[in-house]
Amino acid sequence: MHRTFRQLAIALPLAATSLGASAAAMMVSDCWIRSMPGETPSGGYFKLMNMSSKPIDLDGIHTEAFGMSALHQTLTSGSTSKMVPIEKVTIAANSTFAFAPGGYHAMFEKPKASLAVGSTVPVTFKFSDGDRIEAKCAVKSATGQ
Ligand SMILES: [Cu+2]
Repeated sequence: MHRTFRQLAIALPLAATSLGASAAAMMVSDCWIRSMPGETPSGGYFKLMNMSSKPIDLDGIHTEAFGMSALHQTLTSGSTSKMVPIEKVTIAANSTFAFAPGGYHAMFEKPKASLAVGSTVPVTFKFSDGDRIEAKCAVKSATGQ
């Protein structure tokens, strides 16, 4: 009985620490950037998981690897498609939202250096709850490999 209680007392501070480290309501995963030649804008794709009980917006995106970062949506109508800039994307409570080719994506323009396939680029995601998350995005070839 006494022994159990002492183990509990030791375990509690550790639990509090790990809870603090993972307190972010949002998680970014599977981020990759399609490497394009020269000045051609590159698409960025990723998944956002909102682990909180309220909706959270992705307000913006930033990386030092490009001169311009924006959020875009590809709109398809019949055989034509076009990209439009979007201010934000709302991720519903307790749900996952995928930015994927043909839909919502990040648009990176004016690369500061050519990106090697297989390297990673740090990208900062800005959320409406004030949170900033930096994710390492994998640079892949035009075919997504
Ligand atoms: Cu775009």
